[in-house]
Amino acid sequence: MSSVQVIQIGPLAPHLNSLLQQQYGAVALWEQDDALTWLQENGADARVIVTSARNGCSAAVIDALPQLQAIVSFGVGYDSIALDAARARGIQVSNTPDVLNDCVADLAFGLLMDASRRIAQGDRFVRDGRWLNGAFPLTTRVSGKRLGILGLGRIGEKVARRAEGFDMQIAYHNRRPRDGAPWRYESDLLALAAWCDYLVVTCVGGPETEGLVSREVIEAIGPKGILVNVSRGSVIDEDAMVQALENGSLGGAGLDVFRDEPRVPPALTRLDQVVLAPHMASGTVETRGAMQALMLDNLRVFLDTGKVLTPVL
Ligand code: 8YV
Repeated sequence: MSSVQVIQIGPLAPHLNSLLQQQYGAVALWEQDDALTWLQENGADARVIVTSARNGCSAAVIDALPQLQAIVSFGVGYDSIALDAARARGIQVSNTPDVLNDCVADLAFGLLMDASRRIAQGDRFVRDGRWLNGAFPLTTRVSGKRLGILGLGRIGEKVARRAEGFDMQIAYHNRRPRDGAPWRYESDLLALAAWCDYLVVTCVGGPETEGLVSREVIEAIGPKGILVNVSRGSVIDEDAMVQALENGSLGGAGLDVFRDEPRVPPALTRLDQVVLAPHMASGTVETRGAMQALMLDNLRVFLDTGKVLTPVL
C-alpha cells in the first residue's frame, strides 16, 4: 500500500524542497536510510522523479519504480540520468534548457578573460601587498584572437556571439556542421585545437564526449593556448591537462567543472595560470530562479497533461 506519487532524489534550494513537499507530497529520498530499499517498499505508485543534473537518476532507481512515467530534472545536463533505462520504458525526461545559456556563456567568457588577463592573480597580488614591491607581469591580449568552440550548441553559440564583440576569429567543432551557423566549421578537433588561442568546451557530457579533449588535443592547444571548460569534467583528460599545465605544454586554463566535484586536483590550486570556479556558471539569482520555474512548470504540466514541457526524451 503506497500513495507516494513524487519522489525527490536529492536536495534543491530549501524553499523548493518545501514547495515540492507541500504541493506535491514529494518524498525526500536522500533522507531515507537505504534509498533502494525504501523505493522497493514505498515506490509502487510513484509516477514522477524530481532530480537535478547534480543528483541524477540511476537505472536502479528507475527499475525500482514500476509506475514511473517522468523524470523532471533541474539543470540542462542529463549525463547523470540513466537515459537508456528511461527510454526502454518510455519514461519522459525533462531538463531546463535555454534559460541558463546567457549566464553559462558569460562565465565561460569571464574565465577566458581571467585566464588571459590574470584578474584573479592580480587580485591576489594586490591583496598580498606585492604591488608595493613592483609591477605585475604583463598578461595576454584577448581581443582579435582565435577562439575554438567545442560543441556549438545553444550555449556555444552564446559564447561565439560574445567573442564577436571582442573581434575574435571564431571556429567550432561539432560532429556535424550546425545549420545556419555563420562561423567556420572544423571537422577535425585536433586541427581546431592547433589553430586556436582559446578552446572553450561547451559540448554535452556523458559517454559520447568522454575524454574528447585528449592528451593530443591538449598538446595541440599548446604552451600559449588556454583551455576553458563549462561543460563537464569528463570531457577532458584531466590527468593529461594537469600534467600539461604543470610542465608548460598547455598555457593556461579556466575551469568551472571537474571530474570528481567538489574535489579538484590539488596541483591546479598551486598554478597561477589556472582560474578555478566551483561549478557556478548557471549560479546567478536570475538564472537559478528561471531554472527552478521551468523545472516546476515541467512537473505541473506533466501532472496535468501527461506530457513534460521541455523533453530530453
Ligand atoms: C547546474 C549544470 O548548476 O545545468 C547543468 O547541467 O551543470 C548546472 O547548471 C547544476 O548541475 C544543477 O544541478
